[in-house]
Amino acid sequence: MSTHAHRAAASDHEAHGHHDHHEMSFWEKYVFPLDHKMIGMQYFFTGVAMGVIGALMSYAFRMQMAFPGKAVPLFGLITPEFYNSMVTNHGSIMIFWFAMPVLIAAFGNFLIPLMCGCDDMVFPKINRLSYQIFLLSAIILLVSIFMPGGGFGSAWTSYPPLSSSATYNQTPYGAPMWLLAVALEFVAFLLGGINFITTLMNSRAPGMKMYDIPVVLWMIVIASILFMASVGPLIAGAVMLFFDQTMGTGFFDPARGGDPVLWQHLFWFFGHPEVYVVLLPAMGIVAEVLATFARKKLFGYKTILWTAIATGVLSFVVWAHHQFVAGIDPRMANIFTVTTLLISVPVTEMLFVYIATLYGGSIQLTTPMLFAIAFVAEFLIGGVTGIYLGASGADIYFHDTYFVLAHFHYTFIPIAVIAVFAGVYYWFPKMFGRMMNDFWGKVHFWGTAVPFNGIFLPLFYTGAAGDHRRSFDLLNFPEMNQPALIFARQFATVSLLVMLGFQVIFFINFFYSMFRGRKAGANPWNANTLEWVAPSPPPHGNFAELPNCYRGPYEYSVPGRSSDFWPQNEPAN
Ligand code: HEM
Ligand SMILES: [Cu+2]
Repeated sequence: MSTHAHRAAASDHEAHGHHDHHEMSFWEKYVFPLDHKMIGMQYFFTGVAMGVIGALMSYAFRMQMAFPGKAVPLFGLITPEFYNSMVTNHGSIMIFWFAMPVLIAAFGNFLIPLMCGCDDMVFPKINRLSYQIFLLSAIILLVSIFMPGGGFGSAWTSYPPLSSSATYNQTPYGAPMWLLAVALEFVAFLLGGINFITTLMNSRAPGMKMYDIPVVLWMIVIASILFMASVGPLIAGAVMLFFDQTMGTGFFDPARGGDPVLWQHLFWFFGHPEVYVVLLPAMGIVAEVLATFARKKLFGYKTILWTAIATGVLSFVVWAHHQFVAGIDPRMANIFTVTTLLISVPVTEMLFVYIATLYGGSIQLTTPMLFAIAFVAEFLIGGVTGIYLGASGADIYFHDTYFVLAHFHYTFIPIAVIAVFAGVYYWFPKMFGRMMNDFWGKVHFWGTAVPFNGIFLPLFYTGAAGDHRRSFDLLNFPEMNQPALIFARQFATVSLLVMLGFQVIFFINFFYSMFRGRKAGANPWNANTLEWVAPSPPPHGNFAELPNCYRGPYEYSVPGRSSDFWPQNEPAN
């Protein structure tokens, strides 16, 4: 990909103002695109569609939890097998087919070239292949749910021996297809990561030094490196598990001489860094939004960067906190307790630094800003409850209860829902050249950020009272069949219905604004970073003239300047 050729093509395009030999067919433009923005959109729309499917699944099994044995509108009576399959595929979809594609692949593809001021990714064809493999993996997963025996139901962690043999899990097609889909999804993200890293390292605008790179790009790239470094052992493990399922080997099945705990190590050696793979891009999105709407220099840029790297490194030595009750050596549990408590220090530090950015700013409470602030507030609850679970003594009691479930949803919903909304409302004008409606954005905000607490706060309580995860009908256990617990479960489910209902407003606002929203100029938020230099939406090749970079991304309200922002591409005068 020659930058020079594209620079010429882009300016030619501007000068003549009409399409000639560059006109692309529908197929080239939308179905097999090489343009990073279009590939980002493909990832975005596929990821969001999968997110909607995952959300519908949560509706099905939450109804079963609150009103066991009653027919669920749209789904009918929920059988135990179907319940297990819904829970498993919900978790898998939300992490692998919703959070990762949207946070890393959609935002990464769309933002990296634009924000570092170049015309495209370094390897556009690898980029296209990445999406195609991703799409294939999503299709395989969805088809697996309808195969004889039903979709895989042994939880997103896929622990053997249950997962290793159809004799145990009763899903002869669901289990291997799930595994194949996950493995392909990993391949897609390995390919994407290559592009993200090389583009950020090689294609930055002239003058953009390491510390001039916007935080969100750093975060996406650090996340890609974390992913690439942690997933290898699990891919090997997935192949072994696939052999166990389909060819009768016994790597993980004790009945065939294997070791089930080995899988747990391979899974969590990846699984824990994975939570930072999604956390870091979300933290990056929130940083951009906070700085822009506090009209203030991001506090502690280098601190954020280095704490993110420290968190990434530490995330490789905490994995066994998921295995405190798996029969690991108790001395190991102590070590992993210490490392787990250690990792909460940099994460907390980042949140405090974000709050410091707000302090003394001229805060504009736009819709993206509301979501960004809500991220900081609500993620804090998730992080704090992780500390209880990180202490092995407490976790032996809490493990596999709804307390754990509430913990990780308090981390994960702020990440995958609230921060994603902050990013969508913020970059929508760049993506489509129009503004989303701010009033309906705010209605959607309150209808999301408040009911979310209504779902998961009660589950801390039911979990602490003993409600076990992955159980089809808790009323089968007399101690769990109590009015207070039943009420809490129903309260959670009703809150979910409310939260889902408010998402309709988002989708209407989104699609209406795409075509009818107020036209956005190149830089509607008066922001500094380079994507706002390009027209909205940016044409193929992004910039009429590739920008130079003269300063860091967060020079807001600089004393002595008449305007309160200072774009990165504006020469000093
Ligand atoms: C401050 C930091 C955090 C600490 C100390 C922490 C600690 C823990 C511990 C010890 C568990 C295992 C509990 C058990 O199974 O008994 C756990 C579960 C979990 N955490 Fe966290 N966590 C933290 C942050 C996060 C973040 C940022 C995410 C997500 C994006 C996350 C996602 C999860 C998930 C998905 C599980 C459950 C996995 C499963 O069993 O299916 N955690 N956490
Ligand atoms: Cu973990």
